[in-house]
Amino acid sequence: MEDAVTRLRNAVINYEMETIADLAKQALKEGVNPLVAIEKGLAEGIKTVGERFGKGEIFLPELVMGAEAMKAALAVLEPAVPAGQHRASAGKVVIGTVQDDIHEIGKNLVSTMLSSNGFEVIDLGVNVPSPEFVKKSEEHKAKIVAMSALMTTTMPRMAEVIGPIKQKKLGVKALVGGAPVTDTYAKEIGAEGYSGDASSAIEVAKKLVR
Ligand code: B12
Repeated sequence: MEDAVTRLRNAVINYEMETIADLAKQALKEGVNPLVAIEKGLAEGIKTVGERFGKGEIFLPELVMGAEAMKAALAVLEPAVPAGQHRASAGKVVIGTVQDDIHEIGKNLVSTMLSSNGFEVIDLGVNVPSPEFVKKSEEHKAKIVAMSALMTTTMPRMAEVIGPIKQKKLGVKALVGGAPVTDTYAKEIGAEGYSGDASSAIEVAKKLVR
């Protein structure tokens, strides 16, 4: 029999929007760690969907259905993610998906993980104009500005935020991520932090505020 994590992965791959929430509830009942269910189940499933879309094997409607299935399961699993060991407030983080980019699933995951690990998160949503990141970081006296970019075409937007932040000497550190972003790219644009997934993003964020 398939285990709960595999069932979740396959449910995203097969766009089971109607039944996936029940599978997620079942997984929790079976005692599966919600973070494992998200990262090894849902995220692996949507990765496969993305690869098929990239190869032209499936089209936008399927991509949307895969994402909807993932979101339905996340609605069940995210609230169950255990809060980490944390101080009262680890610091303020302004987070969002960069301008011209509407991908929100990864950003939301990082946002949830940061909140559940004691950070005070100001989530600006998706398609956030670059000056807005700067303005909000300054306004909230954030320690970190966290940016997500899912497309090679929108990655350069992150540099548009980092430039003015350094120029204004706001002392806000930039944490960047998203599928096409690499450690090398992060260094190139002067970001202080990079992480390829939501759980290690927390470790990096903690180091940045230390
Ligand atoms: C789901 C999805 C969509 C959904 C998004 C739904 C939603 N509400 O978010 C929909 C269907 C709307 C969509 C639309 C489009 N998409 Co799309 N999409 C994807 C897909 C399959 C998965 C993305 C995802 O959610 N992954 C799951 C999450 C959990 O992973 P993640 O985002 O990578 O996040 C993790 C890490 O990267 C990291 N992370 C993420 N953000 C951050 C931030 C920080 C600070 C840190 C530290 C870490 C971090 O932690 C996360 C958790 O581990 C990807 C394929 C892929 N390989 O990424 C394509 C993909 C990104 N999309 C693509 C494209 C082309 C599009 C469209 C242009 C399609 C179209 N023709 O309209 C539009 C874009 C519209 C726009 N202006 O933004 C391309 C981009 C190609 C490129 N140029 O680089 C991809 C790569 C697919 C492909 N192979 O071609 N998409």
